[in-house]
Amino acid sequence: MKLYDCATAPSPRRVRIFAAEKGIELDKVQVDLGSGEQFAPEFRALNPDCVVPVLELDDGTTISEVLAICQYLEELHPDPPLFGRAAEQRAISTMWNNKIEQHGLTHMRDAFRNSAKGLRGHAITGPHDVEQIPELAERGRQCVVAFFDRLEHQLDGRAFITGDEYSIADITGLVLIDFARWIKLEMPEGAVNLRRWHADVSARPSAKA
Ligand SMILES: N[C@@H](CCC(=O)N[C@@H](CS)C(=O)NCC(=O)O)C(=O)O
Repeated sequence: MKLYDCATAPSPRRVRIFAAEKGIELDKVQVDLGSGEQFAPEFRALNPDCVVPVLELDDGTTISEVLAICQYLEELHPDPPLFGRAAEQRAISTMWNNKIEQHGLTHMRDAFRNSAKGLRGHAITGPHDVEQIPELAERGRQCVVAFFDRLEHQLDGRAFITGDEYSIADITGLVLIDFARWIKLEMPEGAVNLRRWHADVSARPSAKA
C-alpha cells in the first residue's frame, strides 16, 4: 500500500494521523503541490481530481478522499476503533466528522484558497482555472471563527469531541485548528475547553505524523 502524500497539506495529514493512531506504517510518496505535480499525467492517472491523499493498493486500485481511505484502514485494522465501537458511537463520530468538514474545513478552504497569492487562478482544487473571490475568503474566516464557538460548547464536559473516546472527529478537528493558525485564525482566548482539548490531542505522538 502506498500513500500519495504532501507533508505540508492538511488533508493527507488526517490520514497520516489516523494511520499513526493505529500503528499502520504506510509507504509514502510525496507529491509537490507547490510545483504542480498533482497536474502531471502520472498523478492524474491515479486521481483525475488532482488532489492528495490517494491510497494505492498493491493490486493498483486507487482510493481517494480522506474519509474513504480512513474507513478502509479502519476495516483492515479495527483496533483501536477510530469510528467508534458500537452503532451509536459510530454514528456520532461520523456525524461530528461531517460537521467539522462542512462547517469548519469547507470555510477554511474558502478563506485560504481565495486569499493566498500562490493560489491566484486556482481557487478551487482540480484541473480547471478558477479565480479567487476575496469576499469568500472573508466569509470563510467569519464562519471558521463561529465554528470555534460550536466546538467550544461541544467540548464542555467532554474529554474528546464525541465523549470519552478519541475518534476520527478529533483528527479532523485538530487539523482544522492547526490549519486555521496557518492563516492566522487563533482559538479565542476564552475558549478554555477548546484550548484544553487542543493541547491534549496535540500531545499525542500521532499529531506529529
Ligand atoms: N475532499 C478531498 C480534499 C483533498 C484536498 O483538497 N487536497 C488538497 C491538499 S489539502 C490538494 O491536494 N490540493 C491540490 C491543489 O491545491 O491543487 C479529500 O477528502 O481527500
